[in-house]
Amino acid sequence: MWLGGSKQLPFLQGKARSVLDLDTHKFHGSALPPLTPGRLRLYSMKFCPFAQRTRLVLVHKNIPHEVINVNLKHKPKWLFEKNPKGLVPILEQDNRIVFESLICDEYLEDMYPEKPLRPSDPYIKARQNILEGYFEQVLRSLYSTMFTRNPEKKLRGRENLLKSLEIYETELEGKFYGGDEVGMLDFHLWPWIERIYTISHITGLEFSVEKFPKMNAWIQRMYQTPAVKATALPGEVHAAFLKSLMDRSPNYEIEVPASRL
Ligand SMILES: N[C@@H](CCC(=O)N[C@@H](CS)C(=O)NCC(=O)O)C(=O)O
Repeated sequence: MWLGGSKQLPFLQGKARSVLDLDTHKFHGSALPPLTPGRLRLYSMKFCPFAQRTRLVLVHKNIPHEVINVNLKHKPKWLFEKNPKGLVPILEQDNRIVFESLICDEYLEDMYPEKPLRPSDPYIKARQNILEGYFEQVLRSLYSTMFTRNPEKKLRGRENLLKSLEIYETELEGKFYGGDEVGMLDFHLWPWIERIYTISHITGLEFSVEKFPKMNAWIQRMYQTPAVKATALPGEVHAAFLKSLMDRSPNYEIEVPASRL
């Protein structure tokens, strides 16, 4: 089912949803929508994998919130008042502002301890933090293979991407990176893995079931979790957005299936 412009759909009854999820992206010159005292707000962009990390946590913990989508090519001035770097995600509630996806998620974990996403065992937690930090490597090679026009750099980026993903294949021991239940590390890796088949198509990366059997099974399990069900987008939407991004002309208003907003 595709959205087609309607703004009043019945699925908005869901607790973690807000009418503003459906809004188009605020751009340069748009007024800042007034804050409601006590209400948590997420500044986001519909296709942003970093913001998806925070949306996954918000949905998992069923935290009531509203979403303001922002056009990141023509940013409203007020975005820089929230985050001097002008990046999303940003969380705002009354006079508190938090940004950077990992910090936003940690903040939510501390503020809303129900349905914990971090393991209590210090060693498991430390091992997860290592894998989380190493993901920077995956992102660096991923962005370099996708956005360079230099064929050699593209190839090197793809090889590095494959190598760095192999670590996540080896390290996946249980059902999830978090153990038997979905956890923070799963949510921090997921947005890029959700796009991996699209990325493979674009870059020629061989993310096959034969090469990555455990991760491919994990992907199927992740799709069964409520947070992924609520935030995942179909491959064709990712493909359309990534193509627009690679053409240096990001299209923030690509139609999104209504059930996934
Ligand atoms: N390190 C940041 C990265 C966030 C980020 O790069 N977000 C992108 C959107 S996916 C953004 O805001 N881009 C705007 C820009 O680069 O000016 C985080 O983890 O939150």
